[in-house]
Amino acid sequence: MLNLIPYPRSIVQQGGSLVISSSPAIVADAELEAVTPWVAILFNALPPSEPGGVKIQLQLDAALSISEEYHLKIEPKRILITSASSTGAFRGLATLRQLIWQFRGQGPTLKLPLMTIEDRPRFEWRGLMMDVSRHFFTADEVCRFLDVMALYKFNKFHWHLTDDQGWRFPVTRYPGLTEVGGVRRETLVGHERSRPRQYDGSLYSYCYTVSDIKRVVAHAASLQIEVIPEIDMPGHMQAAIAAYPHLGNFNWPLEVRTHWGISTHILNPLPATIEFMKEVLGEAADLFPGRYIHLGGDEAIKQQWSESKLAQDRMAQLGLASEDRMQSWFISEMAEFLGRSGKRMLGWDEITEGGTPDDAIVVGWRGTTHACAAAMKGHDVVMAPTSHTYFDNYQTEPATQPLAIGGLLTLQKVYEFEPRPPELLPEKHHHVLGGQGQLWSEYIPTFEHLTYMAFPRACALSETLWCDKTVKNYSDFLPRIRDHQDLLLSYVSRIGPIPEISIISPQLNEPDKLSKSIS
Ligand code: TNX
Repeated sequence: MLNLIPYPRSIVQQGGSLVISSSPAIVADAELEAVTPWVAILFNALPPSEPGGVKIQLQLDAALSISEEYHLKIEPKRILITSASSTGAFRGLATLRQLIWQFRGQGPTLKLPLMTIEDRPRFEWRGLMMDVSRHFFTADEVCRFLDVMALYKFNKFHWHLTDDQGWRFPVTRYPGLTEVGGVRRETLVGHERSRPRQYDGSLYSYCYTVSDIKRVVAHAASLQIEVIPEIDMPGHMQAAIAAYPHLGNFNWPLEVRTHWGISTHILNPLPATIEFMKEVLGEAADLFPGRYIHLGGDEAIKQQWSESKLAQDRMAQLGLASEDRMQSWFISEMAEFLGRSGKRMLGWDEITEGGTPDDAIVVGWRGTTHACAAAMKGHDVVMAPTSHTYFDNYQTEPATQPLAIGGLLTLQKVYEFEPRPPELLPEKHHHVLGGQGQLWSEYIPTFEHLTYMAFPRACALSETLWCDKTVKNYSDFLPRIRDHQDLLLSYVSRIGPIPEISIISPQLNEPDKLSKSIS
């Protein structure tokens, strides 16, 4: 059995093998040269190339229709990867990376079985989201995370850069966003629901520099991963309002939030605030070369809009019938601005309340119902339901695990995730671009902990998002993922053992009950 994750669409083994005892000579079509540095890295444990030795060839084949499609052939004297783009070639290399790892011998010689693989993804959006507000992860850590993502053929990194508990994104025009908004006086210890609340008493102060961001974006690009920054608005903005109180509704003195849960502080809808946020987004649009910017839009408590005379006057002036409509107007203003900068917006599924901007991509997190309704109306959607993709939930028996937010999301449940729910009419299936896993970091204080929560569940997700439904099979996946532990460990340190699924007691298989009991 070949130990590949996500498992390719088609593998034909021929019998016999290719023996590699020195670095293969690299022959690449000019269009694919961007990926050749990675080819060299794959074989850097081997002695230098020898004349007449094995060669590895990257060949362009424009007839392959999908940019991520690739064919990989292991022949007696040659490895051939064909693709229509460097993205496809790179996905083929990820497969080769796993094969090299599986067939590593004792000495430097590699012996790969002869085979032909033909492979392409089921979904074009295969993402992971990292929250760096609640807890911060350095640019180096993000790059290491991207390396593992690339190994499992993820192609979207959704970077949740701002929230109530910390603003991490550098904005030249408004340095206070990071200087004040990036500093939290102290941090909650224990669970949000424990009383009395206890704090650690130490300053938590982090932000990225422009060069950090550029480094991450460049590294992601070299791994054929697109970075999607999220600037969450109009709620989840307490850190920004703490830095610039005129963005809020009442000019109350405010600090960066020191515990979790949802803040009631929301941006005011006045023209100066709209302008401010457009300037912030303008800087994000300049720094991030990708096609998308995520505007958040989730969990915006609108009570302050109801209570503030200025907000109510603005609502009347704009002729908006409700606070929901005002949020939708707010988001549309931003979407239009982004459109002018050549970007397309995404938002959490609350952006469907009060009217969704036409071209917006809806990220469904409250189950799949809201996203399905949006898809029925013709919007593109990405599925990110709490039930199957929230990696901040426990992965096994909570008593055996570090503190988490609650819930239970086992490896198997992630594996069973189906981004196209049965209620979605087949003619709307193309609107489901794919799905993504979420790493909300309230209860994830370190990078080691982050990778522990992310893997192996993200590997299960990778198979769900890449493989054709007919290829997916959990009992076949289990032995493969057990073996992959070594490979994962070579990328990120101290990933805990894969939690033994069998120890879960029967009542824990009812996540609804569980979240209540540990809430
Ligand atoms: C909901 S999902 C949030 C986040 C929290 C997360 C915790 C979403 C769009 N908002 O602010 O971190 O739950 O699981």
